Amino acid sequence: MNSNAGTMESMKHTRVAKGMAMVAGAVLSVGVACAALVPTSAFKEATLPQVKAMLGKDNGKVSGNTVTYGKTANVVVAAVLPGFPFPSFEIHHVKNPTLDFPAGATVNFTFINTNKGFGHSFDVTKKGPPYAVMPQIAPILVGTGFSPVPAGGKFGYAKFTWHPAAGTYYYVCQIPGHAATGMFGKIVVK
Ligand SMILES: [Cu+2]
Repeated sequence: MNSNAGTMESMKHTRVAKGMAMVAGAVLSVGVACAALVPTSAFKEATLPQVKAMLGKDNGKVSGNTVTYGKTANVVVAAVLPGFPFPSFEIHHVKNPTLDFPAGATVNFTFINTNKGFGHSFDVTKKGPPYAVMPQIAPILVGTGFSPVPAGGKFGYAKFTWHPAAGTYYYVCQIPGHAATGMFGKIVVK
């Protein structure tokens, strides 16, 4: 009887998961769906030359898939640079890199949405993958919330500072379907 109940329960979950996958597919394939999400007030607008200048301010050192920072870390994150697969983050043109910070660091994040037609977010959590299609990631420790969708040659960017304790964290995009399909990376503080 218990195992029957378990089977019923898992069948129900499978149906729910299929429904969620269809919703995610619709969101991923229709850019305007993201426009319906309300951007947070943290975002300001930059032109393309301003975006390029901001991208040059990152002071990390790249080694393979890891970017390592010192005690004052200026981290400039782009959401889907031209030429990179959707959906993903880039830092120093590395896709979803692992970020290394020393304990006690002052981490100054700049997040720029360079992905025309789509909204994204850059949020930090201790919760690792896998992520659900409809993300309910909690708690979010720091982050930007939803960005506006780039339009008219203007790109949304947001800045925030973080003083992380030693540990392992993850950065994720909370737009439905994005973290579930790979828009996340790891942060190691030690
Ligand atoms: Cu995203």
